[in-house]
Amino acid sequence: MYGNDFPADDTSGGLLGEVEAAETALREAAQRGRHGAAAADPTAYFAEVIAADQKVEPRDWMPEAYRATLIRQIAQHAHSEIIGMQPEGNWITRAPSLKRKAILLAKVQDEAGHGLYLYAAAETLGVSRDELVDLLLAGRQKYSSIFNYPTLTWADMGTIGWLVDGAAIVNQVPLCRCSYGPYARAMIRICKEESFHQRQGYEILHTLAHGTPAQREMAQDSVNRWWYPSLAMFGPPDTDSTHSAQSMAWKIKRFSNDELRQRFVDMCVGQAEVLGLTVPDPGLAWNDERGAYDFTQPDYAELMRVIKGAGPCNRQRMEHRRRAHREGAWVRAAAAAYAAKKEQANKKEKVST
Ligand code: BYC
Repeated sequence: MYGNDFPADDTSGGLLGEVEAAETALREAAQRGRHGAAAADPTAYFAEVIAADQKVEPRDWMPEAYRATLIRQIAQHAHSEIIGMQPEGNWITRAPSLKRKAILLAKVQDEAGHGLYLYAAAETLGVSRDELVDLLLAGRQKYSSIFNYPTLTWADMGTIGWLVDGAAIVNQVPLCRCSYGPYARAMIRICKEESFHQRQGYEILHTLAHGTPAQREMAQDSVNRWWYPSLAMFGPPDTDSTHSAQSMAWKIKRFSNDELRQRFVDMCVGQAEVLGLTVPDPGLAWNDERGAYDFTQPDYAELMRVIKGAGPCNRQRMEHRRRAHREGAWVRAAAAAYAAKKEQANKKEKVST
């Protein structure tokens, strides 16, 4: 049993089953044609599309605040994928075997790909990838708090897969049903790949947890360090979440931060048991009445500090990204020159035929 396969008796097909269902719903929505005949009244048309669970597409009118919210969230998501390559990239040269190295390399490359799909989805809203990257580098757009924590041991590659990718999946599977078509479609592929990421992390941890006492201790120490930062990935509690209510009304978000955090905890407890590791929360207890686990909340003051730039690795992550961007300038220039040359050649060919 690996990661998302838990619980084994889940007849709904689990989180991946939800991704499949969202993909089918996307196709069905496209086949039903556009809802309503409110072309003359774009505001009413937009409301109808949202109410009918259809997709808003780039060509459609949308409220400016809806557009701005999507740009903010998709850009933050894209930046997270790109910055998220650093903590794991740190271990590529130190992976314990060739097989582990190849898998980790593939995972980190996937994350670059996720960043690319997401920047492309954001571009359909009328911003350019260059503008978004500039905003990140200027510190004016955020990325996920989780990537400001250090990866101290090889076990962290397992825990990031299990907990960080696990939290990402729980957060992102509902985004496959987001009301904005390009974001929803990007999320389908991302979730399928994230599922593989989560399983590879789970398998690393399972191996360590069943290895020597020192390996087991390393695995437990890693889970102890990443548990609360992973819970904090879901954002502030609902009472302090500034965007949730509006984003849920627009069907960008389908569940609140606290609902998803609870879902994640409930999923992890059984998985930790299979690993033979413990969740570092003495307050964790099954609540029969709620049909869910009671748990200790993460330190939200710490989350706010990390978001504002005072986490353990914020400076290092941004410095590295800025350096990589600077050093990659010649690649961007070469790619642009090649594209211009190719366009010219295509034009010449057209004229001559
Ligand atoms: N970190 O009103 P709220 C990955 C900000 S990639 C930083 O609840 P919202 C992976 C929030 O932006 C993981 N900032 O906001 C990659 C807002 O600030 P502004 C990334 C956070 O948007 C590589 C303010 O706090 N996933 O998994 O309704 C390797 C108030 O919050 C955080 C996504 O981006 C945070 N944790 O909900 C491995 C998923 N939490 O903009 C793995 C898409 C909150 O007003 N994003 N803030 O200044 C979302 O689902 C939502 O944006 C959030 C926040 C749930 C994150």
